[in-house]
Amino acid sequence: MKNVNELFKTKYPLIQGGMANIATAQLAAAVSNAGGLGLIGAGGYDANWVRDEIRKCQALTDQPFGVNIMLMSPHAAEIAKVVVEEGVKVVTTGAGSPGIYMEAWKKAGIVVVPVVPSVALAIRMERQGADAVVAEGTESGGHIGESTTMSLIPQMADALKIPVIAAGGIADKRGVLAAFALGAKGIQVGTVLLATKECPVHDNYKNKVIKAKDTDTVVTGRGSGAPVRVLKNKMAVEYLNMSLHGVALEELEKLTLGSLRRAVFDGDLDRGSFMAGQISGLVKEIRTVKEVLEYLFDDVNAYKESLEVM
Ligand code: TUI
Repeated sequence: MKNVNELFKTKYPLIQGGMANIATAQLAAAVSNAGGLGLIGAGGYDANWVRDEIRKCQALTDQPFGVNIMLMSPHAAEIAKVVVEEGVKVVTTGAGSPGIYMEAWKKAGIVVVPVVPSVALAIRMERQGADAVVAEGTESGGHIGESTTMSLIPQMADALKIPVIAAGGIADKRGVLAAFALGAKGIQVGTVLLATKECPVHDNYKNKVIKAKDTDTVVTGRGSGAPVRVLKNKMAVEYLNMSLHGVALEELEKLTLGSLRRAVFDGDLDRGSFMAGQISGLVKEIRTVKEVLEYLFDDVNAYKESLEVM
């Protein structure tokens, strides 16, 4: 099996989450320059934005980076072409199955890494030619599946030949080592990168992550088929109350329309969707991306040796 650093040509076996409206060229380049695999998050944007952002990222780093395509996006098919035209090296996908694009991407030599929340989907992705998968536990922020990282990773590692990259609940060396102990060959992180200098979200977003406790996330949209984990606020609580009282999906959707942008760009504490993972409670300060990657990986083997199991 190919080592994840060889697959991505990175120093650290780390992928940045493809956070929609957040993962710009600025964040992706910072992660790639620090030794991980930065991603431009295409979610929420059209193909022209993605093309421009790829070119910006090429100007900001000589290191490899990728693009995450949110497959529920109406622009997904066009973006799938743009990544080929622009010579993108790695594509990760979320919120769906990238099967129809796989052949074109593989022909272009793109390393394809679907983000999946279940073993069944992962097996399908491997059969279709994926080079690795990100196994995303329900601890993650944003659109999630049901299984926890703890149970998902070993089951996926046993079921697949390609490398499994763990996501959901990782924000320090303990999380990194746990992921590897469970059979992962790499990690993907999002939440811990929200609280970085280079992350282009409103300061209110960063501070909300830093102030969060372990129990401060909730999952909205369970009834809609697209559950989304966010930091608790007025809108999220209202949403949950309304769905508890049987309010129609269309009404609920009106409430959340544009809410991610309200969080990211306006820092609207009451009416924004502050997507973030359960590990927010562990994130206590704003650092540079480089500091975060060093914090996660430097001396990780010495740390492992210091653990006493019995
Ligand atoms: O995609 C994510 N996380 C996301 S996408 C996003 S933007 C958004 N905003 C509002 C509503 C929905 C999306 C915010 N966070 N993570 C990867 C992920 N993929 N999680 C779950 C899945 C997934 C779900 C179903 C992958 C495949 C899948 O397949 C269904 C099928 O059979 O096609």
